[in-house]
Amino acid sequence: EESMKQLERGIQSGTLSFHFENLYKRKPGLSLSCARQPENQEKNRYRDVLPYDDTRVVLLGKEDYINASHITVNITHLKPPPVLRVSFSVNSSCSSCVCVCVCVCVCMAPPESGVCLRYIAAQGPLPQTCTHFWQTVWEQQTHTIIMLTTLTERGRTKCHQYWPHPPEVKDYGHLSVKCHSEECNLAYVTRQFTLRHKKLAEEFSVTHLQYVAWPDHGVPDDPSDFLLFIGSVRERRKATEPLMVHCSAGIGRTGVLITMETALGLIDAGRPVFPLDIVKTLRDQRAMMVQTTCQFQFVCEAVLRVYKEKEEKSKAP
Ligand code: PTR
Ligand code: PTR
Repeated sequence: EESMKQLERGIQSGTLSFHFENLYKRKPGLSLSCARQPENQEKNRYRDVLPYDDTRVVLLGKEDYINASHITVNITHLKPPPVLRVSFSVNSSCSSCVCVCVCVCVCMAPPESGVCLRYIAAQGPLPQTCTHFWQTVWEQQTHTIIMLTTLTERGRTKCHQYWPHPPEVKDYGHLSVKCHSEECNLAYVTRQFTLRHKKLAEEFSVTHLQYVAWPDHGVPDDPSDFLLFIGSVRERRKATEPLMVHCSAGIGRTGVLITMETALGLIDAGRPVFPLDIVKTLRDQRAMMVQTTCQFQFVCEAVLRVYKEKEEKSKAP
């Protein structure tokens, strides 16, 4: 398939990483004013990782701020406009050849319909934001929380423990959370919670999947484990509701997971995958998504691997 070859070439030549490094971290022109309000300062874990006003999750009530962003990716129309690429090799005998790309873009506005994957990308809760976190889960009706960090890494706190140990119940504002079970396998922990609104006397169940083999700024220890983990995430996905995804800052590891799940959705839909376009779509909704070049390369290689496995399978008698 053409897009697979293009991906393979892009990885090998380093052009994909080159373009990744040149992609904007934050979409120009989008404001961050709510996140910067003095009363919201202490609700941000990192001063430099803030949600855009346009896509931030707005809580019901007077105190409406949480460091979390709505992310929507349309896997039916996540297709770049047609691009005509003309390359001139300056020195074809040189292994690190210099290419001059002239891109002529014909922009076509994508239609609004199609299959969408929805997420809420959030920072790891702080002690003072656990209530807001659970309020988000309740108000956005997210039945699955994906956590991609451990509570501490190299002696530093990365996330506050925002849930009780089984079989305890803990109150977070109007909500109470009961932890029924905790099961570990090699790479991740699965927990079952019941979230209950004390005033409304309504409840719903939430599944918590915590991936534990992935330090910040880095990549997962094992791509096979990570792909299996994404497989179990995809099995739990309900068509229209968003998945809650967080790490420590909610950009690096969260960006990798969302890029990868989107890529798998595109592959299943028989559509081409351009990882850089996915990252751009994400950064238009939350700044800095997919933080390091290593993380981007990891995604590209994992996508290529899935493509190849799929090809092998289709060749098998
Ligand atoms: N912000 C810099 C970076 O992204 O690399 C520096 C940095 C590196 C900041 C590591 C924090 C880091 O992690 P820790 O909080 O564990 O020191
Ligand atoms: N100021 C911190 C830094 O740049 O290191 C913020 C930060 C922390 C950014 C962690 C990304 C981090 O990784 P993740 O989004 O995967 O938790």
